[in-house]
Formats: sequence, C-alpha cells, structure tokens
Amino acid sequence: MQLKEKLKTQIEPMRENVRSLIKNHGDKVISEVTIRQAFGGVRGVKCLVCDTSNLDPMEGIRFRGYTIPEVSEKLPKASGGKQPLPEGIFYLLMVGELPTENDVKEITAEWQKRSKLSDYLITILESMPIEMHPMTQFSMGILAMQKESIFAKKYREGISKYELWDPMFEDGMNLLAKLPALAAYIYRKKYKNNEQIKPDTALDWGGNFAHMMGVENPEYKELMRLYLVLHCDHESGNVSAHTTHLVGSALSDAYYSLSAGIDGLAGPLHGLANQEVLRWIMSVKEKLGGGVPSKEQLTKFLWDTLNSGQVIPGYGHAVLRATDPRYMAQREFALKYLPDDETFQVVSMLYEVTPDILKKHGKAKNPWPNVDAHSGCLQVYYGVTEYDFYTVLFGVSRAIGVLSQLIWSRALGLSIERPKSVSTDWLLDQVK
Ligand code: CMX
Repeated sequence: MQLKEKLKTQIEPMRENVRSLIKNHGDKVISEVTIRQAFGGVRGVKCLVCDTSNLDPMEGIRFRGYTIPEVSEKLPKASGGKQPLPEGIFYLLMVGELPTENDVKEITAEWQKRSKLSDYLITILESMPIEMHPMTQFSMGILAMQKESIFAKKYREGISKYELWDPMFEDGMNLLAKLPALAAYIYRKKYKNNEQIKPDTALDWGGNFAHMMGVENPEYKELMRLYLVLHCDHESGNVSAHTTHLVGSALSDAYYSLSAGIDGLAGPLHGLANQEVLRWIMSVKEKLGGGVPSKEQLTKFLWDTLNSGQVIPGYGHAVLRATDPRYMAQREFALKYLPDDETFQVVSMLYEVTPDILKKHGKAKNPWPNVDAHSGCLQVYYGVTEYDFYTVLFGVSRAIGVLSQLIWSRALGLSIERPKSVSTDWLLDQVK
C-alpha cells in the first residue's frame, strides 16, 4: 500500500538523524531531574522522543505540527460530511504529510479488508461476565488476539531488527481494523441484548463504528469521526502512550503493548475521567431530582467533592495550563448541534464555575477543563447513555496514536526502557 511505501522511504533518513544525534551530540544535557520530580511522576522531565505530536502547555496539542482547527480543515471528509476522517489523522501521524482523498480511501479499504473478528475471539467475548467493565473486556479482547501477531511470528522465525517495523506495521493495521468491531461487539453484548449489527462496507471507519454500535443518526457519525481524531495522540509521556511504548520496548508485540496501554487508559486520572464526569453530573442531577442545577447548587456540589478529598473529574492536567483545545472543539460541535441540551447546559455551567473554585481551592496547577469534561454529554445526546463504555471510545481513538508511535519506535530501533531507580535513603544521603 501507498502509506507503507511512503513510510519505508522515510525510515532510513530518520535512522540517520538518530545515529548522527547520538554519535555527535549524545552527551548533550536536555533535562535535569529534581527530587520533587522523582517522587512526582517525573513531570516535565524531557526523556522521551515522540515525532507524531507535541503538547504545548498553553496552546495544546499539535499533530505533526498541525493544530486541531488545522487538521479539522485540512483532512479529507466523508462524502457530504464536515468532520475530519480518522483514517486521515493516522496517515498524518505515520508520515507527517496531509493525505489525499485517495490515500484515505486506501486506508478505509484496507481496514475493511482486515476487520473481521475471529470465531475464537467471539467465544472468549461471550464467556466474559456481563457485569465486567467494558474496558476490561476491551483490553482482554485485544490481548486475546495476540495469537494473530505477525510480529511475534516473524520474531520467532528470526527477523533482522532493521525489519521489525514491517510486521509491527501489519499488526498495527490489523488491530486498528478490528478495534471498532471489537468495541461495538462489547457494547451490543453488554447493553443491547447481544443483538449484533453487521458492518456496512459503504461506510468509513468511524461511520461504520457508529453504525455497528447501532446509532444511525448521520450527526452521530460525524461526531464519531471528530471524536476519533481528537483523542488519538497526546505526545508519548501520557500513561496510555508511555505504557504502550514501554511494553513494546521489550519487543512485546502490538497486542501486548496496546492491551497494556488500554489498561493505563482505564485509570480515573486518565481516560476513565470521561466516565467519571458523566457519573458526577448524573449523581448531581439525581440528588436534585432531575433538571438543570443552578450555579449555586453546582458550586456546593463541587466544594462537597473537593472537601471529601476527591478530584473534580475532567478538570486539571499534568501538562496543559489552559482550556484543552480538544474541549473547545467538542464545545463548538455542541453549540452547533445541541445548544439547548440539558446535559450540555450543565457542562457549560461547570465551565463557568469550576475554574474559580479550583483556584480558590489552591491545589490544581491547571484549573481548566480537559478533553474528558466534554465528551460524555455529546454521547448522551445521541443516545449512548451507558457512561461506563465511554473510555472504550477513547481507547479506539488512542490506538491510532500509540500504534503509530510503536511502529516508529521499531523503525528507529529505540532501546528497551530501563531508567535507574534510587532509594529514599539514598536521596536522604544526598541532601545531608
Ligand atoms: N480536582 C481536585 N484536585 C485536583 C484536580 C482536580 N481536577 N487536579 C489536580 N488536583 C490536585 C491534585 O490531586 C494534587 O493534589 P495533592 O497535592 O493533594 O496530591 C494537586 O492538585 C496538584 O496536582 P497537579 O500538579 O495540578 O496535577 P497532576 O499533574 O498531579 O495531575 C491530573 C493531573 C489530570 C491527574 C489531575 O489534574 C486530576 O486528577 N484531574 C481530574 C481527573 C481528570 O480529569 N483526568 C483526565 C486527564 C486527561 C486525560 O488523561 O484523559
């Protein structure tokens, strides 16, 4: 395929850049580590390399140099649609160039060809208890497919380390092809009496995902495309990306690596926050007997949450210090398609009151909303009310970014990760 051919031509020049950087400037210091950082989640330490995206604290994410408004404008759209196609962002992340309509069509066709879930996987999914969290089922489904790994097979047969990117690319493509079908299967099984819906081959990847979930509203298909683009990549230091890279650095294949990354995404401080936001809003509404709460009522609930030692989900960020542009892109969508929706009104009101409360509370370095503060209300509007499924949607999108990063990690032969740990006694000695 065209994408793979283009990728192949980029690998050797990039390897040369890396070789030259290490040979000529390998000892140049780019970061220092303080004791606070060693205990504090290595925040801000520059020790990873990521070429697919870059996160600026004030501006937010750029995918291969392009902001969210830029990718929204420049990436190909579905016929008659206005939102960027996720196939296009995958192309952009992989090779750093904007795809043509044909490039995107080729990826859609390729993913369709590879999308069928094997019978053994269905048997495994069927055996999972209905009450099992969708993220657990999703991660286990990905892991179960490991027996299909071309990377693992080639490694066993004996492959040169310079060729490892090729089977990693194939595994990545196979996984991305199957993830919407896997996620939709879990959704229909858990919430829709296991009435499964066959794929529609006339649709693109995101549109078909919406269709298989059972939501046929064309607006929701557009939302799905936007959603899958917005959540895809956020540099390599976030938990899901870093975990995927870390596991892959041991030459574990894409199935092991992605499954582990998805497990990280399932944490409430990371991707699960999108579920928690909706859960929080619904519990507020329930306590008040329904309807839209007043600002005073919301303020009280926010303080109650903080005073009971819990976080306000959807607010704050480890890197961002301004409103997340992914939040703004979703807000624009809501203002256009569902301005009068009740849950959106609560989300908007939270945007008005929460930052000031977090500033008064005085702990969070970033009082502004992140991507997860907004995504749930859009889902509810289109009938996807089962909020413990929301992080699976995030996971399908995040796979685009972390798998692109993983393919490049193998192309550049990045080393197995092994930072040095020190003991608390050693640190106490250092400051004596
Ligand atoms: N509500 C209450 N307290 C918060 C807070 C929030 N939304 N965000 C940060 N804080 C607190 C921290 O818990 C920390 O408290 P302690 O000093 O008692 O440990 C303090 O403020 C300083 O934290 P920080 O440096 O501002 O934030 P971190 O980099 O440590 O953590 C994050 C970042 C996202 C985990 C945190 O802001 C948070 O817990 N937010 C709520 C959960 C959330 O929305 N996560 C999704 C992030 C996006 C994503 O990955 O999907």
